[in-house]
Amino acid sequence: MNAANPSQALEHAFAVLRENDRGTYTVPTKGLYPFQWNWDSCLTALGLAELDEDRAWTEIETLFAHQWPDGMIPHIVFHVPSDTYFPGPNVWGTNRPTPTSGITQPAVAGFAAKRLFDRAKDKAMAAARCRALLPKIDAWHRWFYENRDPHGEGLVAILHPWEAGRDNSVDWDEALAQVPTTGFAPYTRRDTDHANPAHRPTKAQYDAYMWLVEHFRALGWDNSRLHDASPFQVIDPAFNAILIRACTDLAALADELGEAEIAARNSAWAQRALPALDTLWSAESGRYLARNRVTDKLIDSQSIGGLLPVFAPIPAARCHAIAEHVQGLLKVLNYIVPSHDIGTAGFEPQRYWRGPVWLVTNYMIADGLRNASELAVADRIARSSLELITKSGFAEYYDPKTGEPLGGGRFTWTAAMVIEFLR
Ligand code: 9YW
Repeated sequence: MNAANPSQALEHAFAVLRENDRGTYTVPTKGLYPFQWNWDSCLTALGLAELDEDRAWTEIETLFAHQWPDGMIPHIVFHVPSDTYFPGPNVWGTNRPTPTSGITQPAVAGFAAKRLFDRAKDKAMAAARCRALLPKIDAWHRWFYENRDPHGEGLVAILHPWEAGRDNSVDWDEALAQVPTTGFAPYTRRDTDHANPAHRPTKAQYDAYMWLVEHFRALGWDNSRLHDASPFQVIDPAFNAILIRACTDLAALADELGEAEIAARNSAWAQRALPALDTLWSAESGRYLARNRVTDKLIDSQSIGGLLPVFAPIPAARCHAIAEHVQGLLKVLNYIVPSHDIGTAGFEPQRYWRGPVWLVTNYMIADGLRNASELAVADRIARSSLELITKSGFAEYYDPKTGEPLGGGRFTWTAAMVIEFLR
């Protein structure tokens, strides 16, 4: 689907959202992802609000209706059965009333709730919906710091690449190599029925993904045990920065709604985390680096995970360095921001999170740069994003050199981000 001008693009984006709407939640795209995904829904709510504010709140509320008793918001909610996706509910075996996966995803809900509230035309409704959501989001943030930062260093670890939302990023290669790839049940992937296998993670990566799922399932999905028992514990700067932004936004929202305790707690988490995040800055790379908590070593990988922290309230000098870096990428690429830097180890222009451009990460980087008054680069990212959908439609991700559409088509969060970029 091409979109030749902004009003056509907007209409196309709304059509994609309507098509993937299942009443109280959206699916990322039909076939490939037939359930509700955590961070997809929260970011999609921003686009839905342009159509219907009530429906936008419902999107987030549906996700939070499936919060675990310990506070975790799962990465997938399997509302209805479907055999087009693997691994399905039986593989996860989490024993939830409505089946869910057993891991989480980037904590964008606090950011999304604040943005919806700030823009709401119906403020009374927004305040009521937020008051009900605040304690649930707060409980999720607490869950992160209690379960994923057991030694109180201010940074949380992901225990599975799927948690980062950037499944096969080069950032995880080294740590994933420590995960066994034998001793689990034979399985058949379904993603490669819907998308070109050359654009998806490899078999070796899926083997490690499945080993981790079976390992955690054998531990009864008991989050008080999983962190220390996991051979994969990675501190992703992007994941932490999103959580810091969410804590900061939730604190402001709670303050506005008179919820002083939630405000104080979330503000304290963000204040403790910011200096810890800064220890991941690499002057040489001009970005933040992930750290392998098992080996306590920084991971030398030139990925978008090191640029995304601009989404959090990091120092202005860091924002400026990131802005310059992103600007510089235009000398070697037609479209920004690639999920991995071209010309560095691991870059593959068409393989998922190892090079392609994704509109959601573009949106978060542009938002952070805008907050830091780096307006020219923020505008340039928005332009690149709109050029991509104009050329190639609402794809899951795009080749940063050619702009070719990759992965799934008619993609919900891509559409939602287009609505955001056109505001
Ligand atoms: C999978 C739904 C999800 C996103 C992730 C993305 C991909 C699904 O699709 O993961 O099965 O690997 O990596 O960020 O939430 O759009």
